[in-house]
Amino acid sequence: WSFPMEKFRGTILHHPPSHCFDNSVESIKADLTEKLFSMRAKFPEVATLNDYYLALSYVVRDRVLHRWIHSAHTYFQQASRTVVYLSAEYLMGPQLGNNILNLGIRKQVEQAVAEMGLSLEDLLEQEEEPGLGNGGLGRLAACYLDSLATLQIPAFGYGIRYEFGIFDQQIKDGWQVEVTDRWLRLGNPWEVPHPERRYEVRFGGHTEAGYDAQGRYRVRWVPERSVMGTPFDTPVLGYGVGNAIILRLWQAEARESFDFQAFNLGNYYKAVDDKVMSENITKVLYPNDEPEAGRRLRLEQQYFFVACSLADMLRIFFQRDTDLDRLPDKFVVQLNDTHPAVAVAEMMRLLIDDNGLEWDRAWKITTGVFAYTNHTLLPEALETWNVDLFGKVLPRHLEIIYEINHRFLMEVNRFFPGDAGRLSRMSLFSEAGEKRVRMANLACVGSRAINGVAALHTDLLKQTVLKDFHELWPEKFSNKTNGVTPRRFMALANPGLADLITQSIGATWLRDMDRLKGLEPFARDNAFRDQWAEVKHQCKVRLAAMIRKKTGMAVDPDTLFDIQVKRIHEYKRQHLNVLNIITHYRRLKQGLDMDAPARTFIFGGKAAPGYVLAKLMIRLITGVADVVNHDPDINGRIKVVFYPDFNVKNAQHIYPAADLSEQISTAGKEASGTGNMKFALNGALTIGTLDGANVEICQAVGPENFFLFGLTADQVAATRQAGYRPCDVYDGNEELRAAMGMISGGLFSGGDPGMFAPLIDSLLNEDRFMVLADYAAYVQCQEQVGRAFLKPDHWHAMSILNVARMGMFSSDRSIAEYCRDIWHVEPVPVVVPDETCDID
Ligand code: B1H
Repeated sequence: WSFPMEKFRGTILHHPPSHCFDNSVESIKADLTEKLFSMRAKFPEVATLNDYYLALSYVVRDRVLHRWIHSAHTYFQQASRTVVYLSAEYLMGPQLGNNILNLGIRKQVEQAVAEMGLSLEDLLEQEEEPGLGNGGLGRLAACYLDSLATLQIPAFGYGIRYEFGIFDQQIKDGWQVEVTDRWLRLGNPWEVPHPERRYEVRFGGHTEAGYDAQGRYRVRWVPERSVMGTPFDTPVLGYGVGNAIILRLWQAEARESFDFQAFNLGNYYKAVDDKVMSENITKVLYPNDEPEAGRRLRLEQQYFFVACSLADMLRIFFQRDTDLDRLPDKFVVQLNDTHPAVAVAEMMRLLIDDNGLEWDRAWKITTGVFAYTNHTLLPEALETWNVDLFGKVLPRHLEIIYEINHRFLMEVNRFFPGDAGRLSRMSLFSEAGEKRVRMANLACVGSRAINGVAALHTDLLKQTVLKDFHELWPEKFSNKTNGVTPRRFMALANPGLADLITQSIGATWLRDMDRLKGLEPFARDNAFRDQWAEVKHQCKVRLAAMIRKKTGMAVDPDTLFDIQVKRIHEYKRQHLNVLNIITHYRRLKQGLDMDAPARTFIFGGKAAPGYVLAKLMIRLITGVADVVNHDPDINGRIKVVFYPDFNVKNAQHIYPAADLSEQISTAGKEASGTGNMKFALNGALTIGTLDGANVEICQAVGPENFFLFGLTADQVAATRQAGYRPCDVYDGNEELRAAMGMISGGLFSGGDPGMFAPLIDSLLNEDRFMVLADYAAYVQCQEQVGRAFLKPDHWHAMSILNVARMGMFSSDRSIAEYCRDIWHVEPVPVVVPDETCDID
């Protein structure tokens, strides 16, 4: 066989190759054996489970790429308006199961691998997830790609291909230990590298000003060094449609593999050094909540991926257009927080320096393209850069930002003449102490739309952090409450529940979550409630088995599974949860609360490596677990588990098994939360404060189906204003004193009274997050939960109503709102020929 080249020479292929994929069981089996041979060089007798995982992934990948090629071709031909999503993080989770689901070939694949003596579940377990994000923000970006594809929106996700993602967490002697995550070790079958499409990114140096031949003022950036960015593409399938979109992640590489000049001078090691330095840029993901660390590389990462992404966007634009004034008609660029905010300055540089546009014209284009999503109100999380550092890494961009600021402050002064305080608050530079660039202000000034991620968060943004910007440009602001994809977090994570729902209301709900409303009448149906309870029970059995495997601990699936999984942070208040556990423990020891249901308290989440108090909180949880789990008086009425290495893959087993979801952040601190949605969509009831999206969840499911407690955001602010003294609360509450006394007395630290002193001191002296203020209300609310759990019929009815009323928290709803209000994009259906596809 030889490739019939003459057939193609001189002809243009007007359509991508259309390959008829036969998705029959026989054909999948044949393809799998073929991939084992062609991609792994193995025959079945010697193939490992991982070889089979990879081979199956390649079988699936062919079918995925087929959809992507047709999608790309359609978007190209129609010159469709396109969304560009810029995010420093994407927490994609394992890909194989999701792609099988979205291709609609689950049953065939299951049967094919079974006939080959394998189990699909085992193969899925093989996949190492790319942990290219910290938590909610990165997972939100992944859910949004899923919904963009499903809603048939032409889109690119751009980001960074970190060689090391978020660290793997191990627990040793009760402490968190960080282990490097080597997600690429066994190969990544999902990405396609495109080394032919790389861009040069420049850094450092200085600028030179002068006049060009036409007498126009021009600035030339003379950089000191540069690196290359190579894209790696991962296709993301829509569900129930032919559309696919691309996640394009940039990897830094040295410009040349040898710097010949240095080589000739005998300075070979300098050349190798430079290569290593360049490649460091995409080496590692920075954990958030870190106190200031090696920040320069982080700024370089941000600029690196922004520069590559905008260059790529312009390349695509110029394929079909020449007039840059039309750029805002063809593209909208969404900034996922301020991490890519330097894009505003880079776009100005591209337009002015590289394309010769005048300032005003360039500014009109720039501010027509960008939109900005804010994800946090915590002042310490608002990004700023030291001006000297910024100028060293990006001298030209600093100049541009000064110019943007100058013109912007003139405008502010026109609206609010002589208001010096306002000018200094809105300036792109903070001058108190060392001079710093304020990235949130840059993002606001450069964007035509600004949004928060939950109703309360957006309101607070307008009243606090971005108050001045809201007063200047109220029309730019809107709320876009977060959502999560029901494909991964329901259909994939909880097939039992998904099947039960489909049996009762039909299959369309997975693409149209408002249909879940149809479940409401089933809340009163005894037979259905029993089935519902049985599904939950099975999920708990499965999680119990995983806990056993990971920690060696036996937990009882008949107990109440009370779960808090999320990053460990003071504002998320895992220690409030612990204080309740200790209180409950003490009561049981005193023979009180004996009628409360047995509970298994499950925690999971990573602490930033440099966040001492967060790591101490993990140690406190494991310390309490050690004492309580082994106390014969307790006899299993309380178990405490710390589930190590919480990530997307584990999460898919954890959310479905929860009876109770802990969403107990200090009101006004959690921008939205998305775990709250994942739990409730899997039938957990929530105990929570009126914070972030909890407010909207409580309203949607009804307060009678939600365990609400604690101060509101207004009350938190007022209490603080009134001179909150945590020690007064402490003095006035005997049980609280006892619980804290048990901690500081060394009961949970092997007799060492000093270990938790920093935690106790911070609660008694400052209590920034009002743990003590909410303690009594929380404990009381937990008692209510216990009583409710003892009435299973009512509990399961509430659980069903939660799911029935959670439809609005699908990321499809969020993305539809972005499309309508901010992006102004329309769906572009993709027809994939010759595909035997049916969605089950
Ligand atoms: C959220 C972040 C974040 N807000 C800095 N901010 C980072 C900040 O690496 N860094 O420097 C990384 C992430 N992440 C979260 O976003 C909010 O806390 C959640 O409430 C919200 O649900 C999520 C998605 O909007």
